[in-house]
Amino acid sequence: MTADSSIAAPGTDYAATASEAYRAALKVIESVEPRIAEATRQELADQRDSLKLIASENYASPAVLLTMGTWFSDKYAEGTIGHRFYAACQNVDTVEALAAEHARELFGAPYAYAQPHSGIDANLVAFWAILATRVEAPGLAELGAKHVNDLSEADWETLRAKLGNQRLLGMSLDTGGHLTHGFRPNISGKMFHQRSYGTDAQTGLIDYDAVRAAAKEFKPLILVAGYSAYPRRVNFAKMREIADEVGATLMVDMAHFAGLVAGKVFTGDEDPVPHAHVTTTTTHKSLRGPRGGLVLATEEYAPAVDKGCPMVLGGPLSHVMAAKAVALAEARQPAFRDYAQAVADNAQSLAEGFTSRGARLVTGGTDNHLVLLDVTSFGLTGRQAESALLDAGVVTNRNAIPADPNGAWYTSGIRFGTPALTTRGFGAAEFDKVAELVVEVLSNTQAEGTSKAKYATADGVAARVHAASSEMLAANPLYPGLTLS
Ligand code: DSN
Repeated sequence: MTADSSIAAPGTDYAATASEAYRAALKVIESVEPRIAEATRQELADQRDSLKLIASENYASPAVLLTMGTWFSDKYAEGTIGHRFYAACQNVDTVEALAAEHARELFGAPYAYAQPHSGIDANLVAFWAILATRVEAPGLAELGAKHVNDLSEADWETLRAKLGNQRLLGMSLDTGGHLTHGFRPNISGKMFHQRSYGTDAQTGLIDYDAVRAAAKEFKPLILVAGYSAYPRRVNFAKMREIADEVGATLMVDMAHFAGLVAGKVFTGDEDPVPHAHVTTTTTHKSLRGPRGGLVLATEEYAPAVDKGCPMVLGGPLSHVMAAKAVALAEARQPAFRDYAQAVADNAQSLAEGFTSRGARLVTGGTDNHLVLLDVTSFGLTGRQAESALLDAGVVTNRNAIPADPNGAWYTSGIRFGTPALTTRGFGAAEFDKVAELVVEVLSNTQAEGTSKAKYATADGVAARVHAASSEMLAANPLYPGLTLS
């Protein structure tokens, strides 16, 4: 099998070898629980025949997927490279060191930590590394102690109270921030006293003067930048300036756009890594790896991040760290830069496809990998639009828009992303067609009564759109040449 990072057009041998591997694996699974083998086959069939436009999803290469199915899954390895709480971790050390090395090289980071199991875990590691560095370490020094276990119960209570009384400033949820950036339903909101910065009500863009004013007033320990539904680029140099002015640590969550950073679409002030003290990401979105997380850090924060397990995390998923190493190796190949640029170009095309057909986009367009469509102009909630699109084989997710009148459950927006279909080989023309099909569904769908969930789409529209999208999908197959029977 050749390591072809352009999984949309792998060589014939690659497809044939991957087919053989999956057929063998499914046969083994089938012998124990045939329903799981069947669900696995069906998932591939469903993914092959739907327009996957969820901005946080992608298709990992067979090399990445196959790497996850090994006996590394069976090994405990709490601790860090060369310093484990279990014996016989020599091969896990190799895997984790390689994942970290690829991450450091790819992102130009002094330090990388490959253990987080997900984005929330990566953010928790980052938060606690910052708290350990900025609150616990000086607290211990003040009390003349080296280790938390050396403190009296009373002193530990004083330090614990300090750890639990810190401030965090992040982007508001309705303007594109993420739940893990200090919001109450998530543990981050229970840990920190949180405030949000939003976007300008007219332009929808981040107003850096407003962020600065909020930071000066609130004086956070941590300034969080990064988003999951903001369709624009961020100037991380400015964010760092603001953090420095108020003595905050800049943490950037680049989960959504890590692929654009890796592919050098975001450079200079738009590359978070040289500006942030700590950068977190997931590995499965635009980065196109296995499901998981990653933390990058400066030398100052590296020692605390390195204690992520067991401070915050359970035993590392060694099989997933191995797959991270493979995916990061793929992302270091020149073809990944072409892929990342295509993701951004395709988002432009999708946005223009919408605006040229009269649809309203939050911020008027995009300059990253995602587009946020305001569906109120179609007289629909996000929930109704999401369901009507799904009936037509178009997989998206509803999302709040700034000052959303329908709240976070029903919402008024649909978020679209280009990473997955770009992996399949979709280009500008296909994304313009996607916009046409989406507008066709939404303009032929009506809300039923006053319900925020019920809707009706004109007869025949869903079937027509599904047929048109199936044609495009057949011309750009997922895992071309991969056959399971
Ligand atoms: N679930 C991811 C997203 O869709 O943005 C992040 O939580």
